[in-house]
Amino acid sequence: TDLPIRRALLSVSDKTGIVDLGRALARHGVELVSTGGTAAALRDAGLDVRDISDLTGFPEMMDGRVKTLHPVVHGGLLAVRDDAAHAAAAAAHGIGMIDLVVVNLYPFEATVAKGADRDTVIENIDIGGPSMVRSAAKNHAYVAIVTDPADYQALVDALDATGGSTDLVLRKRLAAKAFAATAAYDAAIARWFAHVDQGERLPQRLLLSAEKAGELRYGENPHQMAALYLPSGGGRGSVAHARQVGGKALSYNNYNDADAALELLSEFRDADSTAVIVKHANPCGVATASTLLDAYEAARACDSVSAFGGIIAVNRPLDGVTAQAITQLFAEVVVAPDADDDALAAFAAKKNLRLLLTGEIADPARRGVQVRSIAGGYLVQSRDFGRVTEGELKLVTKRAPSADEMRDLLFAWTVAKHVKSNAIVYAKDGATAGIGAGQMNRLESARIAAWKAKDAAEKAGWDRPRTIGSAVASDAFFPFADGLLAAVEAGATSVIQPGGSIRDDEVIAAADEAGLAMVFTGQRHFRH
Ligand code: 93A
Repeated sequence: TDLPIRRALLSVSDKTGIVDLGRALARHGVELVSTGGTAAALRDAGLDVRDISDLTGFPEMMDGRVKTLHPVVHGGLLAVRDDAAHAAAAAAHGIGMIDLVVVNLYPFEATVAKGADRDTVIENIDIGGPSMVRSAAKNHAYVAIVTDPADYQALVDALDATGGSTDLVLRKRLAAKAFAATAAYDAAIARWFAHVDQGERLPQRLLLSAEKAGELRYGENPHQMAALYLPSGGGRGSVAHARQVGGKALSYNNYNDADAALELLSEFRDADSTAVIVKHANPCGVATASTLLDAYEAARACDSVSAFGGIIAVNRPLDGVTAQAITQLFAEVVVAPDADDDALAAFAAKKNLRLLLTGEIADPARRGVQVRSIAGGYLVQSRDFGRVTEGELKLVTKRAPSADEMRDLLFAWTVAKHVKSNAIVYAKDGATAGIGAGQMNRLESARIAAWKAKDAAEKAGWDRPRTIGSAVASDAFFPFADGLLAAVEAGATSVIQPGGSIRDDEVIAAADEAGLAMVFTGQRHFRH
């Protein structure tokens, strides 16, 4: 299956490494044929190159749209070498065989990412390149196809080892990669059309393509395989694209939890200093204060037991004192937009602590889709970018919230959006006082949150739990008055919830009875 390479067609947009490869091919006596820009690059380096127009007998024309789309090229790629009829056709039409194709495509996604105008984006849809890639890959029994500069060295090694040949194992591997590359390329084009021309609707066909960015040690559990995949282009300000400083590689659960922490934190990216602590994708403490250290201490005090081994995210560049305080606790990962030298020094001493620097935190209101799999299918939805402002709230009780209560209501509501349903969040003075997450009924979430607040008060030596005089948020309406009454029992004085239950009247009456101030958001934030 070893086949000598006599003629190679090189046509690359990304010219990285192409001169070195050209030299290696020339060393093995390979004839080089190239399109305009690639030929120029090779010639500049002193290599002997034949222009594709010389081969086809046509100029590269129509702004380069038609360069390699010619039977002389595709016949030379697709001919079955040991088929007599193919050989006869090739001979009759003066088609010489091409044994190697080195192609990478017009940078479609990079052009989109740059925000180029529509005409420029369209011009960057490569047609001739993918055609050659597909012809060569289909005929990998005879032709080698290289689509990634990272594979140049493997090719050169193969040539050097055999005196100028490739073997079928290598050609098969390269062909598989080539079809994956053209599939991803077309998927990106289709996604762009769906996005640009169909606006906000979800696409008719789900086209996902992402590269494996790295294997993870295991999945949620040690017997599960896992890897991180990244789509090309975009994703700045996210955990997936963050720069890691120190410590061992992130685990699957680390990524998931750090993402949950940053998504919640992003809601506070323009607020005062804010700290979020997450365990098992639920926040166990969130606080906003005038300094990062105060915010962190207040977030931790909400549930210091759960905070152990948690993920911490902060919305300001991490400073030395806050970093010092964080190192006192066992934390798995810390996420921050940036960190100063003192903070880096404090963390350097902690071997197992991972710091993720995200740069500017992504906009919480950005559009996007979320995909999750169920057995036999996928569920797709737009991101939950819903937010309410004070002006959009509907007062439903006799008493209106005070300014302090209003601030805590909005804070609690924002946190509740990021707590798994059923979610109940008590907040006081810009910090969570108790969080009830993931229960199968709302009453239990309200009770658990209150019970945790009591526990926190005992641990911290406060004379009473911070749920006394707190604001309480519920991610969905109270179907009965009982959940609300549990919050009253815990000491809440104001309530924020979507409203919309058929028993709203009952719930509002109970709130009035207890002297609460309650507002409806008209928007629900289930999260599962
Ligand atoms: O415009 S094309 O779709 N038409 C073609 O016939 C064609 N042949 C190669 N684009 C075509 N290419 C692409 O040109 C290659 O895929 C490669 O990305 C690029 C290399 O052009 P140059 O060598 O002039 O820099």
